Amino acid sequence: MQATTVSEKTNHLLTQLGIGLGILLAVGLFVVAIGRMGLLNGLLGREITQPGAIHLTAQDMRFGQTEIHLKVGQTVTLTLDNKDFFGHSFDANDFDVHTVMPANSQVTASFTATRPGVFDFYCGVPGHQKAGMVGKFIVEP
Ligand SMILES: [Cu+2]
Repeated sequence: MQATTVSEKTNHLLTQLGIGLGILLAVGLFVVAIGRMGLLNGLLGREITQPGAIHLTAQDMRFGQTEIHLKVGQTVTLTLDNKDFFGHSFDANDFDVHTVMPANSQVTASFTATRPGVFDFYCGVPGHQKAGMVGKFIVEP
């Protein structure tokens, strides 16, 4: 008597195929889940999803956000969106960022938060900081 029949061999093959597909599916779901969590961003490059993209408006002598939370090592690209009909600037001395924000336009600025702490940003146009154009980066370890 033969050890295996054709039918048994076919069943065996189908079982292996099923397990193989199952593993592929599991790996696929795992990769998707990790991608959703943003863990692949560092590996795949920031151009794809831009995890550090922040939109900051300036309007009516105010910044749209006064507290921006970052992680140490995070590279941030700020889209500075000046909705006022006069100029502003975005200044963060600790990160050496000084960017002119022309009236009714968007500009970008980029920096990396290299250490934890609380760091002020402000508008450097005379009088604007005192008028309330200030905010803080809170960089967490
Ligand atoms: Cu200003």
